[in-house]
Amino acid sequence: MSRTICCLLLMALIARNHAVVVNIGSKGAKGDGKTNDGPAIEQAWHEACVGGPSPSSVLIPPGTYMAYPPILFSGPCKGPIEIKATGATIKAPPELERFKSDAWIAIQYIDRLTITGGTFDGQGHETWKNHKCHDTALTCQIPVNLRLTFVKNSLLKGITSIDSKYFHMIMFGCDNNTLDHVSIVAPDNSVNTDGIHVGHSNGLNILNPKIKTGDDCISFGDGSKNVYVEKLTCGPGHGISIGSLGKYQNEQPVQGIWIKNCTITGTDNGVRIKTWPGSTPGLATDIHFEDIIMNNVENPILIDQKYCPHNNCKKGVPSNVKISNVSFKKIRGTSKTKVAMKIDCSEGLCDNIEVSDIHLTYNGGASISECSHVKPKVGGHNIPPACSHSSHHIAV
Ligand SMILES: *[C@@H]1O[C@H](CO)[C@@H](O)[C@H](O)[C@H]1NC(C)=O
Ligand SMILES: *[C@@H]1O[C@H](CO)[C@@H](O)[C@H](O)[C@H]1NC(C)=O
Ligand SMILES: CC(=O)N[C@H]1CO[C@H](CO)[C@@H](O)[C@@H]1O
Repeated sequence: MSRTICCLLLMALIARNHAVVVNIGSKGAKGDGKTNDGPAIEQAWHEACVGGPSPSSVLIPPGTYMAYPPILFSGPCKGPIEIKATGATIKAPPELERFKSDAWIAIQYIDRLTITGGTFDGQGHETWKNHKCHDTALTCQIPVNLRLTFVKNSLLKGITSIDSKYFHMIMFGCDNNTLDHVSIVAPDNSVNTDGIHVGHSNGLNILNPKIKTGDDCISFGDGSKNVYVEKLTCGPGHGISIGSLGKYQNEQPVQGIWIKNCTITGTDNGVRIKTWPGSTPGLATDIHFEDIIMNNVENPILIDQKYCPHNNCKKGVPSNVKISNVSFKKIRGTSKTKVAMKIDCSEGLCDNIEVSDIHLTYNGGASISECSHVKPKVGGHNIPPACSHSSHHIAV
């Protein structure tokens, strides 16, 4: 008798410390590409999440799964957790009417999450045709493919996001995470399909991403801190963008952004910092772009303190966002616009801007660089020469 109890106890202990692996097939997922497998995926998540202190995992075997929104991966979980989705394609329904929230897959309040592989297909074609969600829209109910909020110490590797209805990925309120070998694919005429948008997050490595999309490859909203982007290939798309900043009250600084060893091809912009005229006060500082190849890029290097899409701003009023400690180094290749570098600051707001070893040629003649209200520190040899022209279209 005591022996039986001992055995049962031992078994219970083993079960508690044994890694839980939950295959979504065991929860009824069909993987026929039509049946809504969302509930099976969520059930598997829930079981793995409460599994115990040992690392648990959700297994999504190779196949094609339809998953209606919202798919919620919510913590806190009992221990580290992994979603293994290598070879699996998960599809969102194309119809926007099925979405009641602004995310298709919402990942939140998790510590030590790993996601390995998986293709997340937003099927956004119809949405891009019928809906627009401009910067002028106050709220936008079009769902992002993957929204990570309050996720920390986590790793997403080898995941693919395609044809999102809106932004592909948003990281908000996150801390100490890595995205490795993330691929993002949408046509260049898709609408508002930013690749990765970061906001209010600290400590993020984005390594080896490949992004082809219709909007910014990577964009940084206020409160982005300590972000390293390495070996990005970007294009088509709108390049890498800090901002726009200064649109809302109480924006947090953008501080500590390193963009290194990237290749940008055929995009509307290369690397830029954009702030609104007549804006609320703000700060963008310690931002470094280095070792970047530009292939036929419009506006390869741009600081724009008069950012005003759709004419929705107080034109002719200075921006209020300070830009300091910014460097552009070793940026080479071809510019699609004659102006290869433009640093257009509001008076007294740009401080310690550094430019060195720029080599950007223009195929219709010599490239030029335009500056306003800025005296950059210049190093190395630069084509075009730094600030060869001054730009004062609007006196601000
Ligand atoms: C950041 O996350 C990694 C991976 O989970 C972990 O090894 C590391 O200890 C974390 N760093 C901090 C400062 O928490
Ligand atoms: C810019 O860099 C200088 C010198 O490293 C430093 O003293 C200053 O605090 C930095 N400015 C901001 C706003 O971080
Ligand atoms: C664009 C760029 O600088 N690419 C380089 C990134 O780093 C690898 C390896 O270190 C080089 O081979 C690339 O040329």
